[in-house]
Amino acid sequence: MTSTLQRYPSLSHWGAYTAVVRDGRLVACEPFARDRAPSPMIHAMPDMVHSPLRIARPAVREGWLRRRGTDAGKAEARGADRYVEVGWDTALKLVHEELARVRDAHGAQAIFGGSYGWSSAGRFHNAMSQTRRFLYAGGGCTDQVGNYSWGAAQFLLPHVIGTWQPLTGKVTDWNSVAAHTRLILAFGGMPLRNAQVIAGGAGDHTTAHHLRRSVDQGARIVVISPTRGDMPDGIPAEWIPIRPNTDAALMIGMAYVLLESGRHDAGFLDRCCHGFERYAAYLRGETDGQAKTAEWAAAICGIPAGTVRRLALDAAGCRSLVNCTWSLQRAHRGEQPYWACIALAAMLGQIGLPGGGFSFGLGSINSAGNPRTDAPVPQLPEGSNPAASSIPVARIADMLLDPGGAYRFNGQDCRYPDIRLVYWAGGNPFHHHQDLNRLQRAWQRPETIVVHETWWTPTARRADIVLPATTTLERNDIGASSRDGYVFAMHRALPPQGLSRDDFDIYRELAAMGGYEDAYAQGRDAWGWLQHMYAGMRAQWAASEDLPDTPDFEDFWRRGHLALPPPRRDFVLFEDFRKNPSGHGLRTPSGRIELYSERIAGFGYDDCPGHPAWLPPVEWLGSPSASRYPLHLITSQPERRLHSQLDPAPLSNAGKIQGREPVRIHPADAAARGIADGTLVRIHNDRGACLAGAVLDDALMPGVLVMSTGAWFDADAGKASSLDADAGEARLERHGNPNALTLDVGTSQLTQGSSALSALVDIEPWRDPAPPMRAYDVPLKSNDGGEAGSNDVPISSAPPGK
Ligand SMILES: Nc1nc2c(c(=O)[nH]1)N[C@H]1C(S)=C(S)[C@@H](COP(=O)(O)OP(=O)(O)OC[C@H]3O[C@@H](n4cnc5c(=O)[nH]c(N)nc54)[C@H](O)[C@@H]3O)O[C@H]1N2
Ligand SMILES: Nc1nc2c(c(=O)[nH]1)N[C@H]1C(S)=C(S)[C@@H](COP(=O)(O)OP(=O)(O)OC[C@H]3O[C@@H](n4cnc5c(=O)[nH]c(N)nc54)[C@H](O)[C@@H]3O)O[C@H]1N2
Ligand SMILES: [Mo]
Repeated sequence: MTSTLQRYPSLSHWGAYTAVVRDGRLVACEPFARDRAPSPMIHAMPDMVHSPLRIARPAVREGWLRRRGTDAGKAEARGADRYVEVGWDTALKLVHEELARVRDAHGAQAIFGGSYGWSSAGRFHNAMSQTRRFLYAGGGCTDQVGNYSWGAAQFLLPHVIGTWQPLTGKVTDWNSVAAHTRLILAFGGMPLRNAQVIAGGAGDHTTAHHLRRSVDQGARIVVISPTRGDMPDGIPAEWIPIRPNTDAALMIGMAYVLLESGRHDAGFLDRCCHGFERYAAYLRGETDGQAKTAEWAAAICGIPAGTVRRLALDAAGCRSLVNCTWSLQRAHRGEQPYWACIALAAMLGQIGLPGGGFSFGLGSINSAGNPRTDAPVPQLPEGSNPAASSIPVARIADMLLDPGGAYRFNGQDCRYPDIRLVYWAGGNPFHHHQDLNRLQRAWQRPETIVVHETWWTPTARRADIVLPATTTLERNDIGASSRDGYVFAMHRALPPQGLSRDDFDIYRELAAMGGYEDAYAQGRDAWGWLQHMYAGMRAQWAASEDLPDTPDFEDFWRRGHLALPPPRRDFVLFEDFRKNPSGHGLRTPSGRIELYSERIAGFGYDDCPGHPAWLPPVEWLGSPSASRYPLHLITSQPERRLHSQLDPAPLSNAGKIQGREPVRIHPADAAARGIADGTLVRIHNDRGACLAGAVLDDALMPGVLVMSTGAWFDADAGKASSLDADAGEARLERHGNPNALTLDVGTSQLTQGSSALSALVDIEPWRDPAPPMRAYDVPLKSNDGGEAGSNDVPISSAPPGK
């Protein structure tokens, strides 16, 4: 008997690859030939695609079936319940009836449908976009705005520089940096582990190459970060440890040094900036009696005053670039380091010069600063939301806990909608949100929760109706990122596993039941959409002189990818503006870079004044609560997976200690607590507790713990009614998910971003036997000895009598 190998081009957020299939099974993933640094994550795909954790059939939560939305508090809590498998007809009927019931009784804004999350690569089968199209076509929903990645900066930067485009990776490119930059001040470092991924997928991993090239051409790198490990091995760099969340104070102190020594660029500040005098008054202490001297900064940041002065003067003495990783603003008062960074770069006067000025996200993701010819990629239109209702993405638990509650956001006074139904496809809120014990309480409030998932993730096992979704390998798609040099054909390599369906097909059938299939699908099937989206891109490329001729769709599909030509010139952020500030004015009220913003000041927020300022976060090593919880927990992106995706695969689990996520701790902090390398520990604060495996690491500032996000959340839920009463601490998270501990408050009233990186904790040895980790158990009733599909729960489609 012979079995033949088939090969199909495919794409993931962690890179392009060829899927190798034998006898209907994915047996290997070979990296795309032109990728100079492929991520090992692609090799996790075969285990994931054929994982026993795949959701095989539609499933309904037993407690929800019994009660159909009423009296949910008396049922098992979401997260503690079992599921019964049902047929697709039954499942879709239930979803359809719930959507219709909630829309009729409570209005479209009572459906929460932002569906935040990275879902998978592929422009058409993007679950979040499809969810929006579907819910918008059906009458709308409450949406989410912003993201967890750079949410604080997204709503700050338009006030300061008139755009948030630099956050999407469009910053002074690496060609310009390599040729011109002599000093890179790398706040947060350049952690290459993060450059493995790019939203939308990449044909080439370029960051390591560009970094090496920059160093070879003479750039000196200074890493300002709580961990030295934020610079890749083999790249020479000076490490300046900084107390977490104090970067704004350092930047402000450096700004004072420039001012005091007359090394600020008065000409640039005058021509291109607005409000410098007001900021200078703050620096001198005219507004608050405190001059922001190097000594002042030193006391906050834990960096010697001499170093603060040297950094400022070194940056003024050569072509310098100040880069911040996105992590700096994912913290309480995270607006301030970003604004202070722009102000520092403005005083250095190099914004708009090759290799100079400021930059965000170099090292946060593969795409940032990638030299690329501007070219549109295929797009799926999401439509517009008739319900015109939205919340800032990271305020989900506040919303669920406080319907009707007032909050402020970016100059508006808002109220939270009263959510009855949550609909999620392509995200994992029980990965991405902070203070997950609090989210677990909030999550009990809605009457119904519908989730499309591929695997039994922590969010799937907290839904009422779970619909199984295919992976990218089970459908055709087109993949591309607006920062990568390729457009990829993604070929269906496998049949749908189990009874899974494409999100698009699920929505199309539901839309048909609701009488709005035409509005949703617009008469096209998936293949028709791919051709349509490709044709749209082709027409745009044809209109541009910089872009090559494109093959027709069939030809593109056969070839497997398109490559963009290299850019004709280097991209320098704000080059045109610098040359001609009036002719190329910014979209700020003054048309200039705003170092003082009358608009922000006019909002009157005490947590975000009109100029960059040092505003201590609620939790940091200098705050009063540090006497109880003396360690700052940093939660970074994981090296061996994408967020929670791929966590069950061997690659991710090989990095764990006794099956728990590692926590890095300074040897002095470990010794003081009797913690030995490789042993289990319990990390805790008032919000919760989790297990982890200790890794002693002296390349870490004392007082700091570092943990990766993404180990599947594994905490008991119990009865819904008991959740409210319980302190989070009672619930031990057993797998090492640090969001059991993080802080769930908005960064400020201006941006309401995620404050994930501001959390104080303590840590102790775990001496008891390790409790079993259950996040990879499948929560089906059949696993208790019952029989899948034939259960004793009556499935009536009568609307609940609420
Ligand atoms: N403490 C702390 N928390 C953080 C962060 C931090 O730094 N610290 N970082 C934050 C950041 S920046 C982000 S972006 C978020 C990420 O948070 P998420 O984007 O929510 O995390 P993912 O694990 O990528 O979740 C995507 C989910 O989509 C599912 N999926 C994939 N493809 C499909 C599909 O085709 N259809 C359907 N229906 N589902 C699919 C996957 O199985 C997975 O469960 O986390 C945030 N959380
Ligand atoms: N492998 C992998 N790569 C990823 C992802 C993933 O899940 N896996 N997720 C992607 C996503 S969605 C995003 S948004 C980006 C996020 O990109 P970032 O937000 O830049 O990534 P982080 O890992 O959170 O933080 C980067 C570094 O900042 C340092 N840091 C933390 N707090 C502070 C501080 O207060 N001051 C200073 N100076 N430094 C600090 C930490 O030591 C950390 O290593 O990563 C992307 N890349
Ligand atoms: Mo992100």
